[in-house]
Amino acid sequence: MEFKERLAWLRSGHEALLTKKNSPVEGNGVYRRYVNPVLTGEHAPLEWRYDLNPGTNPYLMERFGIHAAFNAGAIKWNGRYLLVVRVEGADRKSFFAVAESPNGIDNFKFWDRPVTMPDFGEPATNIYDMRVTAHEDGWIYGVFCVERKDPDAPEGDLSSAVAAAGVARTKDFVNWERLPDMKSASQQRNVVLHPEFVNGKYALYTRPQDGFIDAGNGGGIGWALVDNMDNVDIRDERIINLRHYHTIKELKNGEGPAPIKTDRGWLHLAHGVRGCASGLRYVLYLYMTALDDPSRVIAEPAGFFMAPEGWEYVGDVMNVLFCNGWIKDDDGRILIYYASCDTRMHVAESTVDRLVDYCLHTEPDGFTTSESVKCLNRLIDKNSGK
Ligand code: M1P
Repeated sequence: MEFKERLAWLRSGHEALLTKKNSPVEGNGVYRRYVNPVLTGEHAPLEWRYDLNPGTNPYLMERFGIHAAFNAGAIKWNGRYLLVVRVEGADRKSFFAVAESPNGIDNFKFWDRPVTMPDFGEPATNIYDMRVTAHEDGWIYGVFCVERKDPDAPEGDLSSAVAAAGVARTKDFVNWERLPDMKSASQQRNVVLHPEFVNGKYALYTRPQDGFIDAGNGGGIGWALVDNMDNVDIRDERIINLRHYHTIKELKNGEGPAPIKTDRGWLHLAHGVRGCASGLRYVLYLYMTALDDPSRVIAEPAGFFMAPEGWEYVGDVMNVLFCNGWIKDDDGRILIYYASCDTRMHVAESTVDRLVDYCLHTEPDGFTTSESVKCLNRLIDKNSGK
């Protein structure tokens, strides 16, 4: 194809992708998935990927490969549905970019430029997985993973890294004030800011980990109170949602987006990881904590809430669902933005009432086969009128 013809072909394909209508699929009553992914690497503007000047790019070749859009923070802001997406280039570096939709389920479009996140200290090799929290102090915070090469890695080890929690705040999603990375006794990923003050302090969900990948002795999702966000020093950290033997979260777990406040308690979404013959398996689960103490778990259904289905299994990192963004609408609708296989973003829809009902009326894990069978028999008895 000649330059002009090829450009027209690229533009019409891109426009068709961005304006494709999404439709729901009926499911298990707890939530319903939407058919199409809401964002992929291909949604990135052509201006980010191609040099559109025939003089300098006569073959109209891609000059900056972008292959994934995933693990997005989410917020409803001035009536618009925003995702702060982890976009990954062919060079394996992630950056943040904001995409916006008028309805939250389709027509997501990236803003003209990616986020230019100021550095703190030694520039990070990679930043990713932002949790967006509209805090009652008036700021919108982004807490994200900051990855740097492990300074203690032996010579020749070119993959060991150190993870820390980075912090930035904004009022418009364009200008970000970078605050110091959090200090902590261990490495941290999946740190999330609670939206309200607790006992006059900022409250954090943490995920202490021994190594970059391994949670090791880090027992699960932690809880820490800090005086301010300008210089976070996590000192007293206590595990509130434990990993457990032979469950979906036996290897590690991590808080997803900031919890949603309901009349019955705080609604939490998290991911759980277990190891199996095909590698790590990432699934999503829900739990609730008390309104008067967001660190006290009051309900946790057994097993996963969502796991990869169909082509969601396939991608850069197989067998992974990950979620760090959801939006509660004024009418009680909840939009769950989840990523599959570190590759693309999807949306599922539910309501506050349904998710609370799921949490409060689904039996917790009994941790043995016989408890699972008892649980099943209780349901069968109920259905047979016993
Ligand atoms: O590849 C799966 C996920 O692995 C890490 O998550 P966690 O530390 O919770 O295991 C992160 O790199 C995450 O971005 C990624 O989706």
